[in-house]
Amino acid sequence: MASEIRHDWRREELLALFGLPLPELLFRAATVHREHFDPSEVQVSTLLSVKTGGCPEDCSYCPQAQRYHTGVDATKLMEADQVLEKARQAKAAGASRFCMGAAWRSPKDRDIPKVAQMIAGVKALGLETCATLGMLSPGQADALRDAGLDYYNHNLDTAPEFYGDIVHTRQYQDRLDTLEHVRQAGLKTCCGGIVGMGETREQRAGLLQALANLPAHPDSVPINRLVQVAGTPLAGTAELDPFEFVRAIAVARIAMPRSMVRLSAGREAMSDELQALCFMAGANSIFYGEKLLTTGNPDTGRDQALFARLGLVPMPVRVDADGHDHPGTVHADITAPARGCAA
Ligand code: SAM
Ligand code: DTB
Ligand code: SF4
Repeated sequence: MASEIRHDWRREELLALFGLPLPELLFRAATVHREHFDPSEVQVSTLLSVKTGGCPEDCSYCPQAQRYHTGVDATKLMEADQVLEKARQAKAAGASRFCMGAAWRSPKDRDIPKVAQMIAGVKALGLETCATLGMLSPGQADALRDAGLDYYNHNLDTAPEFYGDIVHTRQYQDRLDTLEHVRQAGLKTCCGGIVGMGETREQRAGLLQALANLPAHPDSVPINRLVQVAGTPLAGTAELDPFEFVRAIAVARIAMPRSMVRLSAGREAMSDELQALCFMAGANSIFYGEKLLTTGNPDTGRDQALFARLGLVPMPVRVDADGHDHPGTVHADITAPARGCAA
């Protein structure tokens, strides 16, 4: 019987999962994973920073905040044709989703037409589209949807009670409000967080509780391991035990059985063995391509070799009779996909 989709997770329940012997936790997560997914398939997204640095916010982890001296040069919003060239390359390399990121607190209304042009162009290439642009008004979310946006990424980043230690220029409620505007617009949500910022295990459970108790589980849940960047306030934070990261992936999988759990930032510093444990714990998505937004990611050759070593294949996008995408969901009514991805 499939696990219940719950929105009433209690902190203690998630903490109890965190506290299981690792083999037992992995077994439970792997069991839930198989109820909804083929565990050999991993969804592959490529990121592009379409507007880098110069951000007015003070997120303590972020190399793009203007106020920290991290060596990231601020750029203007890229031209749509440059973005499309990168999207073509990502598709040729095997990505199925292309995510455009901008270092904004929120977009200005005058930015929206140019971003909409990028989205429409990427969609026309046959890629799923994702954007992460900061806080959105309801009208902006509608405009992005009309341009062909599939997913909007907006992370809760950490537990509500730890957020004020990490970000001071906005509130947790601002994040929840944007997520509501995104859902109301009918967009799919990509929402996760960062672990390894000096939070406690209880706060890690608190992040996953906040995600799992949203009105709808996010379609994608990126779990980032903090990439420590010199010049940011979190540089020098004690490194998280890698097994604790694996536990966070496993608990995310159990609490959000139908979501794509993405092994996100931090992979460059992980061994193949640690990444394999994350896939066994229920991660079934990655960022693919040499760069995240401003920091490094494994090169594509290393990822292709990793997939080959582990017997993993890129997850195709399945389209139902109404033309709706269902990446990864294994429903009988969904037609067989075209495989064919270089990864
Ligand atoms: N400015 C927008 C916002 O903050 O929502 C979109 C871009 S922002 C860079 C997207 C996400 O990247 C953040 O929510 C955070 O989870 C992640 N991120 C940023 N810096 C990171 C770091 N050093 N390590 C891990 N994840 C990071
Ligand atoms: C997410 O959760 N992780 C990605 C994506 N969403 C936009 C970003 C990671 C950024 C890591 C730091 C950098 O490269 O600047
Ligand atoms: Fe700006 Fe986003 Fe970085 Fe925060 S995470 S400083 S909002 S780019």
